[in-house]
Amino acid sequence: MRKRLSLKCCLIWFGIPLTVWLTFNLFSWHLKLTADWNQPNRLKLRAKKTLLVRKDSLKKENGGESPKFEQQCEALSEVFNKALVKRYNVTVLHSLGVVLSPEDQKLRDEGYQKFAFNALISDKIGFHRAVPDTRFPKCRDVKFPSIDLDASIVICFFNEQPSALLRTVHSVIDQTPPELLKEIILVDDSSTLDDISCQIETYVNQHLKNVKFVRTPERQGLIRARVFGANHASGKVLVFLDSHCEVNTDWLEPLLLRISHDPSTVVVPVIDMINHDTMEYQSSPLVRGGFNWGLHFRWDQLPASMQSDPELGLKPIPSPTMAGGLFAMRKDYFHHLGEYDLGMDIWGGENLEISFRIWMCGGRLEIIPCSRVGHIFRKRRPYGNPAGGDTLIRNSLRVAHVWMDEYKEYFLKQRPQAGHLDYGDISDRVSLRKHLSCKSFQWYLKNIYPEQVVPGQTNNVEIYHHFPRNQLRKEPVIIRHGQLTHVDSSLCVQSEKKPYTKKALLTLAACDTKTLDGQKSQMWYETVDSQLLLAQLLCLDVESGMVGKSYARLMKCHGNGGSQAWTWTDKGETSLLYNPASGKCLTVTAATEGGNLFLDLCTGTKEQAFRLS
Ligand code: LR7
Ligand code: MN
Repeated sequence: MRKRLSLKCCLIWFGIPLTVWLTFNLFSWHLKLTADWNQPNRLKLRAKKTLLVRKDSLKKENGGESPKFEQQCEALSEVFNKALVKRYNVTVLHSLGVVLSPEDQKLRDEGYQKFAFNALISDKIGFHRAVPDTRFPKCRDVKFPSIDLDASIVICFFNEQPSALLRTVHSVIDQTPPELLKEIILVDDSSTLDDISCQIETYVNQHLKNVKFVRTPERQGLIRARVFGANHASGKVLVFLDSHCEVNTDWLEPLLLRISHDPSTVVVPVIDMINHDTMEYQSSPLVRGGFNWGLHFRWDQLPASMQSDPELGLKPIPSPTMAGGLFAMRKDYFHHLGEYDLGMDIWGGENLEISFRIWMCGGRLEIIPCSRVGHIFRKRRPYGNPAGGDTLIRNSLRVAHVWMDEYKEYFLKQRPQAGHLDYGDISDRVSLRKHLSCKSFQWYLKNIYPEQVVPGQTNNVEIYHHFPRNQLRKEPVIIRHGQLTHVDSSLCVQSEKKPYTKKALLTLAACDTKTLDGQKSQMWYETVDSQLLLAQLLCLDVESGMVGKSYARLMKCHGNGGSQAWTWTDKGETSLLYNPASGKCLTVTAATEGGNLFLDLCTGTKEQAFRLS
C-alpha cells in the first residue's frame, strides 16, 4: 500500500512536471521552426530598403510629393507586396505543381514543350523566392572587406520562360549589395516566341531601373549575344549568367574579392541544381571542370590532394575548364583576352575555348566554393539552330584547330564526321593566339590538367577518378515495404509481366500473401528518395505521353526523381500517391482485376486511394 502510494506520488511529483516540460519544449521547438520560416530575412529587408530608395528618387523626379508621386508609389508598393519573398520547402513546391484544371495542364504541357521545364510551378513561385543557403558552414563566417569593383551582370536569353527569366533578374537585385551592382544587361537574342520580348521589355522598363534591355539585330546565338551584351556594359567586372538561374546568399562578394586580388583570374561559382520538374533548389557537390576527347564538357572529381586539403570548401579551386554559363572576369581582361570566337554559332564549345585560352594565355580559372548560383538543368535544349546542323561539332572543330595543336587528332579520331565539315575562317583566332603569346596545348595538359588521360599514354600522376555518373545517384535506402493496395477494391498492384520486365504496365490483381511468388511479385519497397521499387528490382514510373493517358509502368531506377518520385499526399481521408514531376496522382482505370494504372488530376476519388502495408 505504501509502495503504491509512493509510486503515485512519484508520478504526480515528477511525471506531471516532466510532461509539462516536454510539451512546452516540443511546442517551443515547433514555434522556433515556424518562426525561422517566417522570419523577415535579408531579402525582405533589402527589398524594403530598395523600395524606400526608389520612393525617394521618385520624389526627387517629381519635385516633391504630388498626386502623381502618390500614385506611382502605390504602384511600386504593390509590386513589392506581391513580390514578398517566399521560401518554399519541398512539400510546398510539390503542392504548387498539382495540376488543378485543364488550364494548368495546358500551361504545364506548353511550358515543357517551349522551355523544357515546369512553367506551372515557375509561374506560381513568381519573381522572388529565398533559396536554401547551400554554402559550407565555414563560408557563412567570412566577413568581406569593402571591394573596389562593381559588376555588370550580362544575361542573354532566347525564348526564355518569362517568370524564370525575371526570377533570375530579381534574385540578382535581391541578393546583391547595391554598391557592387553596376547594372544588369538583359540581352534578348531576338526571341521569336509570341510576345516574350515585348512582355519582358515592358516589365523591365516599368519596374527595373538598373536593368538595361538590349536586343540583338538578329539571332546571334549565345556566344555573339554575350559579346554584344558585354559591349553595353560599363562595370569593371562582367558576370555572365544563364537566363534561368537564382543566386544564393553573398554570391557576388567572394567572386569580386578574388578578382580584386588577381585581375587575370576568371572565377566560377559552384553551380547548384534547380530541378526542372519541381523547381527544388539542390546543393551540388564540389567538383571541377574537365573534358573528354570528343570535346564534351564533363565534371571531374577533385584530385585526392585537393580533397584532403583542410581548407577545402573555402579556398579557390583551380579548374581545367568551366561549364560556360556562369562566370565573372574583369571587363578589360575579357577584351584583352579576345572576348569570344565570333565565328561560333548558337550553342556549344565556347566554354572549352575560353577555358583553354585563359590558362594558355596567362590567366587562371578557378571555382570559388563560397559563391553559389542555382541553374535549371534541363534534359533537352528547347530551341534549334536557324541554319540547321550541329553547332557544337562545328564550334568544337574551331577550338581544336586553333588551340589543340597536335592533340586535335584525338578529337578528329573521336568524331570522324567532323573531319569533312567546313569550320570557316579561323585566321583571326590563330593570330590572337600568337599576339597573346599563348603557351602550347601540351603545356596546358602537363601543368593544368595532368589527370587527363591521353590515349595511348599512361599518366603517372595520382590515380585519376572519372567522375562516376552514379556518384550523384545514391544506393536506394529503403524505409518501408509492403503490398500496394488499392483501397476501394482491396486489390494489389503488380506487374502485368515478371517483376524484372522493363516497360511492363502495372495492373490490379488479387492480393496474394500466401505463396512466396505472390509475396515477391507484389512487394513494393519505398526509398528515402520517394521511389517505389517492385521486388527491389525496378521502379514505378510513368510513360510521358503528351497525348492520351500516361500509364504507370516499371523502369530501371535512375535515382533522379522526376517520373520515378512518388509522395503520399492526404486529401481528406484518402491517401493519394502523388507524382510531383507531373503534378498528378496514380489512378486505376477500373477497380477490377486486370485494371491498369495511370496518372490523372488529383481529385481524391476512390480510384486514387492507395495504401502500402
Ligand atoms: O541562340 C541562343 N541565344 C541565347 O541567348 C541560345 C541560347 N541563348 C541563351 C539561353 O537563353 C541561355 O540563357 O544562352 C544561355 C545558355 O543556353 P542554355 O541554357 O540552353 O545552355 P545550357 O545551360 O544547356 O549549356 C551550357 O553550355 C553552353 C555551351 O554553349 C553555355 O555555355 C551555357 O551557358 C552553359 N550553361 C551552364 O554552364 C550552366 C550550368 C550547366 C552545366 C553543366
Ligand atoms: Mn542553361
